[in-house]
Amino acid sequence: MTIEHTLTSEEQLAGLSVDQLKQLVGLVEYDDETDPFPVTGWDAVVWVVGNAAQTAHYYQAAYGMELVAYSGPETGNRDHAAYVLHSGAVRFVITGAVSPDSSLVEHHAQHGDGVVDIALEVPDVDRCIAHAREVGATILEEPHDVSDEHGTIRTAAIATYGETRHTLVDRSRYDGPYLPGYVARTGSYEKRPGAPKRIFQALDHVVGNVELGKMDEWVGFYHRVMGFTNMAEFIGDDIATDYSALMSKVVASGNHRVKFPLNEPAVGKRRSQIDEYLDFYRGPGAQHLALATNDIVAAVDALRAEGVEFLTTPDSYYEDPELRARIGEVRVPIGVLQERGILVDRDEDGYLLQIFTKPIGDRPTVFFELIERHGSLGFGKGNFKALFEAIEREQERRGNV
Ligand code: TYF
Ligand code: FE
Repeated sequence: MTIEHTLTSEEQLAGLSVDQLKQLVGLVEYDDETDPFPVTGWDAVVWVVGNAAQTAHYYQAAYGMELVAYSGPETGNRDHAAYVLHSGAVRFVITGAVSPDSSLVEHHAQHGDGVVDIALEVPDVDRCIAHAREVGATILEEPHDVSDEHGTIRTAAIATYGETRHTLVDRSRYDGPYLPGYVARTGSYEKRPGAPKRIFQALDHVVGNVELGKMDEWVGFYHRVMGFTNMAEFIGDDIATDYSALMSKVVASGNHRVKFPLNEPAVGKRRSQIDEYLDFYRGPGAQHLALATNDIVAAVDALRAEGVEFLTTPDSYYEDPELRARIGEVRVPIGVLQERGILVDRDEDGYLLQIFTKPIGDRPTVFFELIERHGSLGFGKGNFKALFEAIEREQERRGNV
């Protein structure tokens, strides 16, 4: 049986339609009866940072996100502060230690600012956990209910690469602002006149960096535990040794709502950007989050105006006749993309526009991608060379080569 796509509660709140999501992130039909671990979509990306109050401000001011909920000492949480922000269907939870005894202190000392939890909304937490247990996954939290005056959440958590986890959340009996323990809270930040209503609308993919030789193990984990399947795009040996210094495969949930590229370092001509990440994050972790936008040009302009820095693309990229012939016509003149350093890739299904920020914190670890899809279900394979050269230029500037 092929199911209709179900929207997550956050997608419903954002007023997104299935058709809009298909366009933004590329969904496919699939047979859910054979799915041992049905996933509705993304629930939240939970960050640990050194200063949640200021980071929450940054995501409002620079990324145009909206504050919707809060937990902290004022709400009875003496351990840490947590700010829930959203943009379209994307939910970030920014957490930082309040108590010097919080476990977040040690986490932050080890990893710096980063993603601790890629939470997924599922229709049946118990079914997922029963399957995960059967195939040997590490269950970090057994299925249990948490309730408040807004209803009941059923939740559990499993371990993935490094100290990263996947919390599973069933929200079907809950209508509060986020989770029990959180109160609704809005920000005092006012958007500048002319700023887009939302810079991005959905989460497209989250990339994980794992250790040398471990990529296939983690691909196997997502197959076995979560019933994910491989997508066509991969970076193999051939590309790796020439310039990328990484290998990569992509796994996706049945409906392609959730996509996880997984990278491992490759032994190439130089020190891999993945090794740089693994050293500075002290182990495996989330490398980049791709934010889907329906107007990447406006998004880049808005982010630039707030001081967000992007990787640069040399003019030769846009002047390459082979590339120009391959990408054909896109929705804006090439000069508009060139001015901003936006990359283009085309495949048999359509094209995509993408751009990458520099690492967002002090450590050269996590960064963002903005992606505008027009039919293409890929990840920008045609841009890998230009992209990895840009990343390596930055790596050199940091002295980590
Ligand atoms: O997600 C992807 O596969 C693309 C390409 O270190 C990419 O965004 C892959 C690895 C990487 C940076 C970008
Ligand atoms: Fe990506």
